[in-house]
Amino acid sequence: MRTLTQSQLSQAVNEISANGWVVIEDIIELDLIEEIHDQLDHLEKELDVQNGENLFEGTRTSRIYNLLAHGETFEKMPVHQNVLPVVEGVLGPGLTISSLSSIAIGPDEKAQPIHSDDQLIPIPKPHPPIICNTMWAITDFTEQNGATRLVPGTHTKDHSPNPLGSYETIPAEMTRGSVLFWVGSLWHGGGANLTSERRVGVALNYCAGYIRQQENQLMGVPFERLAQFSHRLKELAGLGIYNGLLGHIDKRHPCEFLFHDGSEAGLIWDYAKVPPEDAKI
Ligand SMILES: O=C(O)CCC(=O)C(=O)O
Repeated sequence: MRTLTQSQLSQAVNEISANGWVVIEDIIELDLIEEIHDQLDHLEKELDVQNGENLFEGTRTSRIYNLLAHGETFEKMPVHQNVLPVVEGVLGPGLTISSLSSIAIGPDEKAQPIHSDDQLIPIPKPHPPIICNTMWAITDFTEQNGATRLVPGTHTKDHSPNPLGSYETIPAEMTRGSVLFWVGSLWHGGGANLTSERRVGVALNYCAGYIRQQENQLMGVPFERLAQFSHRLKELAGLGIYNGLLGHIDKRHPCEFLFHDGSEAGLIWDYAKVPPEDAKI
């Protein structure tokens, strides 16, 4: 694994802005990849996870949702030093985790319908990035085993794809330990798996701090676990304040409100503070 330099981080952000996606090879420790893989295998048994029953989730595909609720391994992902700064560069500060789920595409799975991750949000397109998704390759991703299919250039379109349509795609091939980043407007879908092995990925989806999370992290993660998260991870889960206002509770930072940890709300209103004597009429 390599650590991205500041200039590599900026280059990645620029590529995502220009093209809507980028694959960055070899940025996750293989030890962590193995740990994630082991945990997913374990969880699949423990939770008795079944394949999906619709075209979108896939009928030969096993997905485990709400992974942040399932242990320390998954808590390492959203704050990863080679991932979070790239996504922050795309979405700006105050972003949150939108969803964290595994997607294991099994043999004989068909290609997923092409879609965009922001297509249910009713604002006119094109618009600035409000969602940035990351797909972590837990196994190698190849065209044959179902690598994510991308429709290049579609992040600037003024509409979303027809899920029943068929489109020219390119496969986001990458080796395990690599990450595909893409903006929510880019048309894409999981690929068909023509091999005898599973293609395992974890989709860690982030959204701008003013957009509703896809998975409700604050309800999904047990309170005792949330209380143990680092301050940054708590904010990413939804206990932060966006742009000095959105998310405050009684003018207090949510972490101060819940955990009395001294977190400052830093409210925008305080920039316009008036001395008490001026406030008197
Ligand atoms: O599995 C993949 O490669 C992509 C999955 C995806 O885009 C989704 O389920 O929304």
